[in-house]
Amino acid sequence: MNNWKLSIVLSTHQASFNAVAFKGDFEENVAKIATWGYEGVELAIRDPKLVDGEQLLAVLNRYNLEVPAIGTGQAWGEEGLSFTDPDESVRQAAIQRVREHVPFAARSGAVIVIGLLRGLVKPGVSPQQAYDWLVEALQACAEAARPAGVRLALEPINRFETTLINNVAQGLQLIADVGADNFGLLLDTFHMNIEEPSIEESIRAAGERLFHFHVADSNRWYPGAGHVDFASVLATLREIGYTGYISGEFMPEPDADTAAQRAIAYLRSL
Ligand code: LER
Ligand code: MN
Repeated sequence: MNNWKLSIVLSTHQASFNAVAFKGDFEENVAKIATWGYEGVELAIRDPKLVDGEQLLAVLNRYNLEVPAIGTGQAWGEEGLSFTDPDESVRQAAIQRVREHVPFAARSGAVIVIGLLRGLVKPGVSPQQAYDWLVEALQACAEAARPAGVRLALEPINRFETTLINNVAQGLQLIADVGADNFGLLLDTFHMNIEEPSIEESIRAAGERLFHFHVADSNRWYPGAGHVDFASVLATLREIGYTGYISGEFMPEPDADTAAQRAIAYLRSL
């Protein structure tokens, strides 16, 4: 299957999240990624105030790369912001952070990813309270993004990383509760392999609410290094009419360059 648009996650600065393969010099990494045949880079941006969006786009334009998605989770990992913190000022800061991502997302055509920024059920908070805060925050973010034509995608994340929204069924219930047409899902084969009864059935259930797609193999190495059936996954994405990016988010094993080259070679070979 040769006409999928492929991207890879790239952090705009040093990050501690270990499945971001590339974290060093931005332009050097962009140049390599383009040479290997990727059409896009998914940017992990902790705080849009700290990056020069125009400069990033100028570099990406030089290498003809698009930005299908912007990851926001570093604001949780490095700053502790979340939609479900018991401290209201932290919740508001998380919503504000997403609002600040909107202009660059609109400018680049990227989906804003809501991953770990949703937080988890903190001690002393009931699961229902956390869920209600999550719904409210997502409604506020979706409303802020809509006038700019920007979409948000929440990623179901496996149970070892969060206690809120681990699978597609929960994600679809959340979509119903948020009630915004610019809010959908990002699905990640690493998490799906842990949580979904059937990866294919869950992709079908997401249907047109699938806004973005991450690939890593069962061991979170590059596709082809584990036992996820990517031929079947890609066939199912085609079946539901998904036309977005397939974005690599895997560990830099045996090293970042090798992983990125093996991923694209494998996915293009299917
Ligand atoms: C981010 O896209 C992701 O998949 C999570 O595992 C982040 O921890
Ligand atoms: Mn992911």
